[in-house]
Amino acid sequence: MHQLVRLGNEVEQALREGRPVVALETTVINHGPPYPGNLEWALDICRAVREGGATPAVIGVAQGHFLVGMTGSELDRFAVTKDIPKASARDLGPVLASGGLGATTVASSLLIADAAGIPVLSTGGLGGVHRNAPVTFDISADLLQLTRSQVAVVCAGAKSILDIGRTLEYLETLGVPVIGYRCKDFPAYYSTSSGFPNPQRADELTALAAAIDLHWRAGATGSAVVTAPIDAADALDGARIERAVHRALREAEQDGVHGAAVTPYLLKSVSAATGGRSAAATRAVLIGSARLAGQVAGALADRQE
Ligand code: PSU
Ligand code: MN
Repeated sequence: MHQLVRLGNEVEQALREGRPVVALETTVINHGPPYPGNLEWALDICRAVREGGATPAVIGVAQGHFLVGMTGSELDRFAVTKDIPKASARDLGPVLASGGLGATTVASSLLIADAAGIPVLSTGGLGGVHRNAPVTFDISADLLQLTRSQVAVVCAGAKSILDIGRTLEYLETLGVPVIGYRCKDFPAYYSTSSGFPNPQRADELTALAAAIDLHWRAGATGSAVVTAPIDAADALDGARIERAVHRALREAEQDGVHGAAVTPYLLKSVSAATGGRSAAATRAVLIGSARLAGQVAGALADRQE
């Protein structure tokens, strides 16, 4: 085992017995849900992974180690501590060295899940190509990390603040398969469709697991992305989101926000503009992805037997 990884007992046992495990980024506790109440959310998301048939492994950085499968008190610590530094892939060394807490992104969670031998990660939405990337070069490290870690990432597409068309082009360039599970369109987090189709589609778990497993058996060392949209009943109005994103982008420019601060700034601003409904939608997205990720982990484990 990777020397920096500290496995929770339940996760350790599940991995040892070849049972399915799903990795979750710290966002499920610290950056997605409204405070207070975020601990309840995190527990609900873990429960959804269990309903899907797998063991949840919440990932974070603490005291110079990677926590993989937090205990109740560790989850609580991440829930109550304000402003835990966002730790993407490039930040891991410095955050480990600091000895403090780090909130993992998709990119860093992929790296850590892979190091721990967990082949499935669940998240709400991938980071991707930002809308002003042609000028700013702002492209999330989540995308590049998908080529460096071998994990199946289950999500509701990419965050709606992004340029989804260019994000899909970039994923194609990187050789990352994007497979819609029972859906034609690539979702946009709060909305069921981004207006772009998924490049691939699978309608059964066994077919989905076969596509991922054979991607790896074929020699690919990177990740595969599985998309499934938010339930239509929980989805937000696309036009309203679009207006909120445009306003958030203008404000971010006026405020001179750049670098790692851009994504949290935009998400916060869009969520403020859409009121409580976006919190409910975020919860629905995280729970839906977690449940499906549990099923995907089970289907992948079945192929190893
Ligand atoms: N959700 C939030 N705030 C965040 C993120 C998600 O409410 O900051 C994180 C996710 O973990 C995602 C990351 O992996 O943002 C992408 O950020 P960037 O565009 O800086 O790579
Ligand atoms: Mn960025």
